[in-house]
Amino acid sequence: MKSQVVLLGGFIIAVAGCGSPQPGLAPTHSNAVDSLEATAVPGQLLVGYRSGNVTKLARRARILGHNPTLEIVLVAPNPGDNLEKLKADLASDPSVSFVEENLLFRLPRPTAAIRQFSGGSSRNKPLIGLGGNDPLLEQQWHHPKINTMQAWRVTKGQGVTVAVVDSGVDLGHPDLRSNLLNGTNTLENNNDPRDDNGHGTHVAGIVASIFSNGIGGVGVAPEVKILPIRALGDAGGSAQSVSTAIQWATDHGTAVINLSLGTTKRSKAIASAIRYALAKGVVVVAAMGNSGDQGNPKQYPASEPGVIAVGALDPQDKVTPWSDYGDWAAVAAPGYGIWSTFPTYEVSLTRFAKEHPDALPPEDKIQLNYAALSGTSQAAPIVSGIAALLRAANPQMSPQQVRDKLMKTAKDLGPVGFDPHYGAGMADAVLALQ
Ligand SMILES: [Ca+2]
Repeated sequence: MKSQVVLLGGFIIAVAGCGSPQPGLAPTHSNAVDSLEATAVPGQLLVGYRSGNVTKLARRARILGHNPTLEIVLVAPNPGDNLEKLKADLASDPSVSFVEENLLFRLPRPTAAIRQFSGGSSRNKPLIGLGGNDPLLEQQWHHPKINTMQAWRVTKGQGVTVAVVDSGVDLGHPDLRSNLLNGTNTLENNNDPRDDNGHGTHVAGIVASIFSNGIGGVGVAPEVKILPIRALGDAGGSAQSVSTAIQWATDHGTAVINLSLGTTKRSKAIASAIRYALAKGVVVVAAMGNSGDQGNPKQYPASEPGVIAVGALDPQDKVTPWSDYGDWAAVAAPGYGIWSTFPTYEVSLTRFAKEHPDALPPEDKIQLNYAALSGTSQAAPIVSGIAALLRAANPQMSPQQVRDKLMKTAKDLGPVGFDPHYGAGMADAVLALQ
């Protein structure tokens, strides 16, 4: 997440904007680097509002979008009115539960200011014993670390859905296609979650790339179904698109929601959507953020209560220097040079990699079809995959029980016991299932 991510999205009506730079997806750690200060979509407010009163609200502001389930309305001032005045006016209305700016999220974009990773070597450990014929498997060093293969003796995730709230997914990718459900697009307000960035396709593959199909690598839970939701685009997204995506996923049968995104300012709309998901039994996993070496500003939604916040480890089981830390860290997982699916067509990140071959850190490789990326964005979906295996084996487990189980069975790393960098330690698929 240090990178930036972000979003805005659409409610039922319209919208999607993005504007300036800032918060965003938590992708590849190498991308981050602009200001970490959260910004908002200019001229918009998100209003927590009791549903019956929207008509009344429509007389005071322009309604750009309305999420009746979350009781949140996106508004702009009427022509000639002032945003600050509208905000103050709404804040004093007893039927308004909150008024906030519509936080902007941006996807990470590689920049020339990429830092070299100072950790150990990135030699991947060969994967032994999985029995698959997927050629990238032996580069996927994270599988033996989290004991994916032993966990598969119990389940590969069949019957469980994982929502990837991100930049969308390459819907035609041969290593994902048959695991994709019909998703949605809360950014542009349509039902087409095609990925124009690459981040979401990478995250989806970490969870659910197809096992033993002779191509690529394999996901942690290769028999789950992915619900692809585009809430952030190449140009960004917002608190509105992300909160709506979380609500939509919850109402479409997902068991786990992966949020490899974040911002340094809290959004009550996103917090409300997460509470809604948790209350309906949906497990919410979020990236801790990639700004641990840039002042470690508190990141949201990773630090929202009930969320399983995930930090990133290198191949030596050391937390990466850029992984964010804090008491809300639940577990850590591999997040360095992680191979996964990437769009089969050109996106901005593939273009960038072609034009600036020296700008990426050596462990990151961006090409058509597959890429190796680093970030807490990559660590989070590993844990989402384990959570999905857990839910496949124990459908009745509550989000809190899943979080507790992952923490209790994690391999302790760093200082003995819980600590803010590693959380409870490295998540372990086979121990979690015992
Ligand atoms: Ca495969």
